[in-house]
Amino acid sequence: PYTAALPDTDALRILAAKSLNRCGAEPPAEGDSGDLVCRTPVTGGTLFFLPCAGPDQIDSAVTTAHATFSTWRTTPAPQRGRLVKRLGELLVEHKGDLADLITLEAGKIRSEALGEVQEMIDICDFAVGLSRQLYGRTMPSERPGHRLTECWHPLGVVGVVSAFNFPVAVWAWNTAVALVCGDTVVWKPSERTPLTAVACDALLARAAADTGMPAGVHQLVLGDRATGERLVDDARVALVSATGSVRMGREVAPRVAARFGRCVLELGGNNGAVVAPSADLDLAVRGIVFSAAGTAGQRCTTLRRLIVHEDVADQLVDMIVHACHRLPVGDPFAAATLVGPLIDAQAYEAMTQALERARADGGKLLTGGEPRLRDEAPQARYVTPAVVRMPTQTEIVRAETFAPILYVLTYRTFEEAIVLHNDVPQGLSSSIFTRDQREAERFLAVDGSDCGIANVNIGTSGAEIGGAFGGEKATGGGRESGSDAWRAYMRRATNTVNYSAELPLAQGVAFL
Ligand code: UN1
Repeated sequence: PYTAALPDTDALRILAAKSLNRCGAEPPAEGDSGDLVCRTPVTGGTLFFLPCAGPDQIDSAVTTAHATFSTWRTTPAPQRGRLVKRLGELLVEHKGDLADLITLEAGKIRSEALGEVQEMIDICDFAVGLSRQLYGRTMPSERPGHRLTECWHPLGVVGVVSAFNFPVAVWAWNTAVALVCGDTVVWKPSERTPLTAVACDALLARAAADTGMPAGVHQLVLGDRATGERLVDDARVALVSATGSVRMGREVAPRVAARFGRCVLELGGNNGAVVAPSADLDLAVRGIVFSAAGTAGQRCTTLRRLIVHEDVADQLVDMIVHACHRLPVGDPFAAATLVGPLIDAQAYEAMTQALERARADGGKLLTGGEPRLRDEAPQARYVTPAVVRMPTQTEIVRAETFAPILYVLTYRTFEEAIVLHNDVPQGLSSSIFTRDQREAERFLAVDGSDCGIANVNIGTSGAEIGGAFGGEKATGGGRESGSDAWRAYMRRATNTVNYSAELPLAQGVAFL
């Protein structure tokens, strides 16, 4: 199988500096010190050291965002949209630079890195339109001479905590929408992807300067877990929108709730696809392999469980194993590569351990799991995507391992498939491959998939920005991006106006 040779770390450092420069950001110097070690998963080598924001800097970022909110909220929404429109233009202009930084820091292959920037551009378009459509409702009042309406007001400071795997798209979903909603943003990116964050922050600052909007609407705080905790605990942060593991969400949610703040949580997924006997297997294989092995299995929406009818299981599994086995693994900058590196050695460890546990549970490894490019880049972690046939849905299958492992389970009756599908703690994305309309509709119905995203004849990953993105159960319940997800970023005020000379009370209550 194909393996692309790797570039060297020095060349990548130069590329990072150039991309940052073009985005208007000052690249860190090679000799700079700092607690944040900026590594590239492409070689595993260190690019730069960056300083972590200390408590004072975090505090001052929130202070600035909070102060800017008082004027930003009264800036008319369509004018706020101008800032986001300009950001979208700059993203188009710097699409290649940002894609380079994404590949450098997250290890995404070129087309996925470009796709991630496209996702940012798309959400900017969406948010600009939204800036003229923050609709409230008018309800019929039960009282004569009264008008009952609701309107949506800006909420405050939004703390965005993002993950390495979508280092900038998820920030853009939150930030583009929050800004048109009249909120200001403090962003704590993943400590593994600070450079993409620095570039985006610089582009947004330029968009603000170009449109004459206040620079204080966006603040970047680089750091680790402690930085995130400070942000989460700051009572001036009205909404915490956090993407990460279920474990992280379990810590964030009660802390924010304790101060009556609001949360949008986008946590782990353990996404399944049901493949029925009537499925178009060629199409299914393409959807399955992209969802399972794309982004080296490091999307929240990655397909991790295949629930296939026993009549087609052997045939389908053969096709998948054949396709996975031939996937080009290697340098994500190389045009032919489809599977880049895992983010770090820890991710590789987690994958190896999961495969061991699966084997101990009676699982049979059909392909994958072998390390690649170890001699060329001992610090990087390349691996071939694994497919494991499991006798039952054991604990390891029910857990999210953030790596390319596809567990295969079989079913006999459709009811059995639905039960298996839903019998995991997480509830983000799901798919069914079938040509049977009854099955397809049932999968989407109230007693079908219990996930926030349910698809027919496409894989679990690769959602468009126009829909609301998020999931149920341990995935956290939050919704981001399109549809009416914007409502989480605003506060609703219900207004009753009496334009009569009488004072009738609601529910017919008599008083005075
Ligand atoms: C994530 O993995 O955190 O649906 C987000 C998708 C992408 C977003 C994934 N549009 O796969």
